[in-house]
Parts: sequence; C-alpha cells; structure tokens
Amino acid sequence: MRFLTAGESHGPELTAIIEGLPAGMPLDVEMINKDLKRRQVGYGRGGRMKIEQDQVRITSGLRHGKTLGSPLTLVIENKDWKNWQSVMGIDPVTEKEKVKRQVTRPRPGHADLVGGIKYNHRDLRNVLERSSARETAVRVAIGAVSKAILSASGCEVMAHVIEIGGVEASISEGMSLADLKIKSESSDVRCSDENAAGLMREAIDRAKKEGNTLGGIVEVIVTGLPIGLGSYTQWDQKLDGKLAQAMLSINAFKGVEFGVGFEAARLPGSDVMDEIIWDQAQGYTRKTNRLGGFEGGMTNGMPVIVRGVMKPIPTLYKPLESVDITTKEVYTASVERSDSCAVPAASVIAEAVIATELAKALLDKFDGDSFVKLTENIKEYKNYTTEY
Ligand code: EPS
Repeated sequence: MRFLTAGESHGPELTAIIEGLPAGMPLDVEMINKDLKRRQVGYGRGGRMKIEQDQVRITSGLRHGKTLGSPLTLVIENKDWKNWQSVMGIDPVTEKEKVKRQVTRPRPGHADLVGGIKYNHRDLRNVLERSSARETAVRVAIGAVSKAILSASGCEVMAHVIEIGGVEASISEGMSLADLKIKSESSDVRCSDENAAGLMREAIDRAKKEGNTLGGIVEVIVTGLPIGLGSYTQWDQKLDGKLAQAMLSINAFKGVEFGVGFEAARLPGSDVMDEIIWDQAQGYTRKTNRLGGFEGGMTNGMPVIVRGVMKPIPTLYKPLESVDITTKEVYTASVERSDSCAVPAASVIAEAVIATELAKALLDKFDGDSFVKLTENIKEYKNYTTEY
C-alpha cells in the first residue's frame, strides 16, 4: 500500500490517492468523518476550525460500501477556499493582485524562510500553504482507512494526550485500555486524568492570554498485531524506525520514543527487558511491556506503545524577531489567526499515521489482494505463532 497527498491550506481541497488496498474491505464513510471531527475539536484550537467542517468525499475505489482493490481517492474540501479564490487561484494575476496576501516576513520556527530559499520563492505564501498542518486532515482520513485494514488482525488503535505545557497526566497502572479510551475520548484535551486535564486547560488559557503557544506529548497504543511485522534483516525494514519517521512527519513533532523510551538510558538492563512467558491461550507474551511492543525492529505481539513530542505551534501572537526578505529589515511578526495549542488534535493525527504505517506493514507480510483472504491468513498465522 502506498499513498500521496496533495493540496494547499487555502486551496480548494485536499486530496489523497491510496493504492494497494485489499478488495472487498468494508469502508464506512461516516467512520472516516468521525475521525476528521475528532481532529478538529479540542481545547486550544483557533478561528480556522470554526470555518472548516471536514467531510470526506470518495471519488474512486469504493462501490456499495466495499473497496474495489483499485486506487481509493479521498477528497476534503477547504471551506475557507471561498475567501481565498483570487489569492490562491491557478490563473496568472496582475502585479497589484499578486502582492495582496504576499508574505515576505518569515515566521521563526516555520518552514517559511528555508522553504523560500530552497525553492527560490519570493512570496513565502508559496511555502506556507503546503507546509501548513492543514494537510494532516487528509492523513487522518487515510488513517481511518488504515484502521479498517488493521481490523483484519483484530487491532484496537487509540491515542491520548499525556502532557501539555509541562502538565503531566498520571495514568493509573491498572486502567484498562477500554477505560483509557473512553476517558480520553470524552476529554476536550484528550487526557484521561481529569485533574491534569483541568491544569492543562488553565495552562492553555494562560498561554493564549500571553500570546503564546504550548506543546506536549501524545501516546498511541495499538493492540492485536501479529508477531513479526517488520524485519531485523535490513536497516530500512525495521518497523519501529518506520513508525518513528511517520511520527516525525507530523508538523511540529520533534521526538519519538517507544515503551520506556528515553528513560531506558537511566535504568539497568534488568529493568528494561521484558521476560518471556507462554500459555496455550495467548502463546508467547511478555511479563511487562517496557520495550513498547518491539524487539529487533519487529512487533513482538505486545501492544505497540509509541509517544511523540510536539513543539509549541510557531505562529505566536507574542512577536518574535525576524527579517523581511525583500527589505532585509528587522521586524517583529504580527499574527492574524492561530491555534494556541494543537496537542489534542495532534494525538488524533499520531493515531492516524501510526495506523497507516502498521497497515502497510501488515499488507507487506500477508497477501492483501482480498480482505477476506487477508483476515484468514492472519488468523492462520496467529495460530502458528501461538504453537511455535
Ligand atoms: C496552520 C494555521 C491555521 C490552522 C491550520 C494550520 O490555519 P489558518 O492559517 O488558516 O488560520 O488552523 O490548521 C488547519 C487549517 C487544520 O485543519 O488543522 C498552520 O500554519 O500550520
């Protein structure tokens, strides 16, 4: 399976084409829309989300609720486009028109300046329109399709927020995945710890008042994967490496860890490895899951636990110093509209990109021409791994 996305933030629409999907896979458009909605809500989102009401339109690859095995095209309309038709139009315009929303002042922390230098754009809007996190809307739609693929292995995928602006959630060890999901899903900061959620909201309010923005940490958990997705035999086949790349492909993400992650640097080996056990019902499992479901770059059958850190959104109301690329004058950036915190939304995006990479790995390992056959093959393989 592979995919490409296209579309500018204030262009007419976002598009994705996914190729290599199994045929005969049930796909519910409303299920995709539900995920799109999850990405749009959340404490700390700005004015743009009042304009957009993301809905997917499928224009190929689906018939009577099931995939055809042909390329699936997903389209999400940008409602804001109607306000940008001439600025973002495809036809040549007059010089007067050209400078209307021209950007010559790069915002620190954004792709603006480096993208402008690299592609030799004098209007930095040519950079920011594509580097915008708006693109993640269509990746969430791809993630929803990917979760349908993962259902062939009985996978559950969830994501939640574990830290915003230095406020850490405390997650009780005994909390079931189902509980964690219900609690974080009903929280507007997508955090299961109500006390921490309150403090996170206060921190976001404070940052907003000060013209500032906040980052945080999100965690994705996936259960039900078969043993042995990915491979140790070649560097670029290691699946944890691919998941790390996917996580860092989300706008503003700066770091990734699995299981105990960076904490492993401070612990002795005996507190990091997971002891192996076997029983007839579950086959080979581990007493603990400190390694986050990966050994040797392969899934080991334990839940995949992967976290990503998001920096604060670089568009600040609080002015930061930069240089105008036309006049070379120093200026302090002014902002029309921004989110103050997008960490809750980013957790939904993280869930989507991780699901997508895992679905690709599943289709790499098992014959994925037919969804029914895929499901059967995985079941048979799981029997083998239990008995091994
Ligand atoms: C974004 C800036 C804001 C965000 C946008 C990402 O948009 P605008 O410039 O139109 O105010 O709202 O996010 C989305 C539109 C979205 O759907 O998530 C940026 O510069 O990255």
